[in-house]
Amino acid sequence: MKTTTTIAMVAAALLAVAGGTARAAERTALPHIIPAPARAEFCEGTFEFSRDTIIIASEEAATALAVLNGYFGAKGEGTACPPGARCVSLAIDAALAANGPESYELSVAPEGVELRAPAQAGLFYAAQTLRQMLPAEPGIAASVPCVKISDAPRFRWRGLMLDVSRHFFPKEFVFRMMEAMAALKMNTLHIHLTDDQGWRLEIDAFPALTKTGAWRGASSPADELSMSPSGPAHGGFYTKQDMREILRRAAELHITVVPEIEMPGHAVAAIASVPGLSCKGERLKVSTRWGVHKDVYCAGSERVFEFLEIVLGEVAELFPGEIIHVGGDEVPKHNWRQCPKCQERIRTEGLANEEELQGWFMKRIENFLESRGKRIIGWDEIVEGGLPPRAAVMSWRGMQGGITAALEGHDVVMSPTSHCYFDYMQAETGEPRRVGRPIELAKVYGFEPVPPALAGTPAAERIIGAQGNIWTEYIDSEELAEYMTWPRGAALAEVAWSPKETKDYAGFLARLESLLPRFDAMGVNYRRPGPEDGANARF
Ligand code: TNX
Repeated sequence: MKTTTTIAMVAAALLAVAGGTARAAERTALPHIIPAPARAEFCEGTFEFSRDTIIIASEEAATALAVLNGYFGAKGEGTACPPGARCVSLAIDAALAANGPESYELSVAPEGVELRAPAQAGLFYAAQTLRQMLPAEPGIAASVPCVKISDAPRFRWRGLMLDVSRHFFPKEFVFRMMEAMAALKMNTLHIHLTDDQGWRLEIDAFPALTKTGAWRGASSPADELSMSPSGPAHGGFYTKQDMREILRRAAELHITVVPEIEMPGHAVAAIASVPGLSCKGERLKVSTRWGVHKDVYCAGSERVFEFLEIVLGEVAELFPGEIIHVGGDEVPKHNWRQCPKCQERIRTEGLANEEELQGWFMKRIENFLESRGKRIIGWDEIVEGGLPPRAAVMSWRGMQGGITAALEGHDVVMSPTSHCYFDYMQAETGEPRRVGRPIELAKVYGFEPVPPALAGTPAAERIIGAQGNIWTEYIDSEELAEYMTWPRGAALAEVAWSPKETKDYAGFLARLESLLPRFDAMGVNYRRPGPEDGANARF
């Protein structure tokens, strides 16, 4: 007998069936894959991986093949499966292009396994799906149930942001973070490289940015919500070579790295390193406390733009992705109000006030970056001063900034503090840091990136994805950073990839049980869900 079950059908059945047993039975029938694939159809039998299994793959399948390394005995030559052999074949198939470059088809049958996709990214995701069906520890013998999966992402930006300014994390940590992301089909790592408390990227033209700006003499302690700088000195930065290694690994994992160079606020580390960047011109120290700082780049000074264009020029050259994040959040306007050069700029540019001065600032930066073939994204405050024409917006103070930007035709990534702040604690009690309101696993899972105000309208198409943000004021170790990120990041991965109709928190929890041993095998730390995260959790 052939059982045919699409996940959408299962979801519909779950809605219809009130009793728990039917639900549990259906759920265990789903392949244990996160994010849930768009369609999965079961069939009879299993495919047995053994030493005799042959892998057939062209050169284009290299990144996908690397995912499966360690799971197979032999690698076949050529493109055809020898008669009578049992093969796993990976192939690019342009005929599948309609579902987009990240889509794929995976078929597991007793006679063989086929992975097909229109592009390398899709083939890589097909391999990630197959790998989730294999044992956590690489080994040659394995039995995989017969299934046909046809899958494609709901959103094209499936992101995490890592703040390496408040606490620096070495490149090896970034590799591991990206490997976990890629296993969950997340494709964007936004790396917050500059802030008041540290500048973390080598810039050839301004060595002082990392000689001075990457080091602070003390920190606000990470074990209490205190602003007094009684914690340890801290520092570190990525050389260009380090960043090239991160980018090389990212490319193998089909991850785009979006660098963030913050402006005009959150700029104290730069102001401390290079003379002449602030309104008052005084030399500051790299900040040793958290929060919003009143010293920002001077918007009236040409020196600031010369500096930023040189920095952004180097950044644009180093990072292959099209998008550069230019910050734009939390810019106190106090100094600009007092600064004769800023006031003159407001007059000569015919601006109404300091909000518009920020809009003018961001537009000038956008213009420069467009000349280097790049687009900008900024935090939602940039909506207020008038959006640069092609700018994308990252909505963090809620959904409203994103809604306004989408209605004006701008691309939007939803990342609200209500659901996406992974620096906030994960439960009311028993957590290592009491930061923010709790954002529980179920709350992240329940996130819907397309707000009701836009659902069904053309502006909904402007919501290009969702992102979890790992701010690190109170995250001072790799272990804690991973603990805060996972498994909430896995819930967000499913929000951003899987069709809305397949959402099923209880099913997600069941599938998570299979994912966590894989994280163990990868050496990735996580928070084990507690009773408070159980299937009945509602937020
Ligand atoms: C707000 S989100 C900030 C960050 C902090 C974060 C802490 C955003 C654009 N700005 O500077 O690290 O809150 O949760």
